[in-house]
Amino acid sequence: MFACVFNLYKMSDHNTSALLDTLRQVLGTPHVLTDGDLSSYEQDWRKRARGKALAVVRPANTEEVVAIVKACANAKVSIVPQGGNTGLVVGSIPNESGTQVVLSMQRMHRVRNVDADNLTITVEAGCTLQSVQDAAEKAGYLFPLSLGSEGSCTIGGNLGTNAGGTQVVRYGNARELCLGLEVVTASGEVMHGLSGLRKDNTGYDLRHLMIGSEGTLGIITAATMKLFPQPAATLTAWAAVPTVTDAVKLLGLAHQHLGASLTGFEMMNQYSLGLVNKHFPQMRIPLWNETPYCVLLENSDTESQEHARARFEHLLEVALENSCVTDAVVAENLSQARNFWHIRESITMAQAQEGLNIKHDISLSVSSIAAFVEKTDVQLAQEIPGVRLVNFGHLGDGNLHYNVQVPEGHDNAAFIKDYEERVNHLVYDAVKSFGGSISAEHGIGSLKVDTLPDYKDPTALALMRQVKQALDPLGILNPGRVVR
Ligand code: FAD
Ligand code: 2HG
Ligand code: ZN
Repeated sequence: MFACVFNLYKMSDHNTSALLDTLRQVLGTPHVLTDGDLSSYEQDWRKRARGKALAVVRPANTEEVVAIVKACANAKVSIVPQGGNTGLVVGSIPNESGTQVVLSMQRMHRVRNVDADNLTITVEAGCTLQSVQDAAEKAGYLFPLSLGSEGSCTIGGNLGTNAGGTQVVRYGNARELCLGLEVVTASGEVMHGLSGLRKDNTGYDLRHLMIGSEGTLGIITAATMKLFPQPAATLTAWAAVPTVTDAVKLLGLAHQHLGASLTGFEMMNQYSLGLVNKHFPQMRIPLWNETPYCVLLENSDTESQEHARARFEHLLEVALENSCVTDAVVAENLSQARNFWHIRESITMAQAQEGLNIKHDISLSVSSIAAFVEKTDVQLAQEIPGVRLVNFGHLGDGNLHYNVQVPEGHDNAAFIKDYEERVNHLVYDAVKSFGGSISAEHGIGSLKVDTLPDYKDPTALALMRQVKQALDPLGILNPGRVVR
């Protein structure tokens, strides 16, 4: 018995060094990291977990990704694909075993092609979102995906998580912006799909299976994404609203008056803006201490600035008359508009500065959001006296970040340990009772993998497991994430 275990150990030790040798031959020693400070690859953005990698490998092209996958499959070593490591659900770092390879896409950051006639851009998966936006702008177009993490997150990670962000109400999420993918499969084959076709009904759309699969079904190496004309005029307003019901009313009016020009509709409660005010006191936040909620709304148009402004201001007048808005400020120039967006994008950082917290990334039908908030606010306050709710998000998409911060003066880590499961069940049970989803944009990762079965349709979950088994029979791609 002991001899058997010993042999197994010796064998796996031998396999490991053989694998590392192969990886070094393929990539060159500098791109197979095993020593030194690997914390940026091993620690998640929220500091919720820290893993240990066997190695971090940094391929420069698709052929090298193929060679890595084949070598790892051969050695039965699992792979964790990683982009910018800005994910919020612990899905892009290795587990603690020290046996997983982190495949960082950082070196694959070429823009392969801009096709102006087809209105598409083809980029490698390691391009940061910001660099894709910049490349589109340089060519005279708009790439509208926009997240607070855009300076670090990558297009591969955006597609891996089907990221949303602040422009979804007009342009859709990452899935809707993607026309094609190049993917390395779990067996090391390349699925070529970068033709940029807007119509292709030749069977199952595997692109959509890959998008949002969080690195569990294939490794995205490149993508063809949609481009749009740049808007001629952009108008941004910051409005004070008394209740969530009023914010929903304002959204209805915005749809009615602005039509397809409505590009952003974000809601923030007073406590979330108070955190920004506390941790970034240099920011001047309009109206926040006069009202329970603020809304940030944006209108982008191909019409002239004057015409668009008249319509936008008329919308705000109607909202003031209806009393769903009590006060509003329209940005006078680009820098003021940027400042509004910067305040909104800073909530996540302010919450991180305040300390560990329990995040929820939920979606509901817009028509049931107000009732959900009313009910759940009361339940949480009863369950945890003094609880602080960081309630903000993409109201235009029915997506709230209904986050929970420890009561003042309590220990953050102890709160997470003692309350996280209870709080999650309370919030998710309410979400379920209103027919919503427990993840609107951040995904499942390992943080929600054991919660998902309580809230996902069992038939859908069983099919997901069958898909995983069919596409990754050895279970080498990001195991323990999305489905077990
Ligand atoms: P990672 O964190 O590296 O990976 C995320 C997942 O994708 C992992 O499961 C990983 O294995 C997989 N993956 C990464 N690259 C690939 C690839 N090439 N092929 C296959 N799988 C891959 N998210 C939103 O949706 N909306 C927001 O508004 C938003 N705002 C944010 C603001 C801040 C300040 C922060 C820190 C995060 C925010 N996020 C937001 C979350 C995060 O930025 C997104 O999920 C983003 O899409 C992750 O990209 P990444 O490159 O960092 O991916
Ligand atoms: C956002 O909308 C991101 O800013 C992050 O999705 C949300 O911090 C969060 O909970
Ligand atoms: Zn968000």
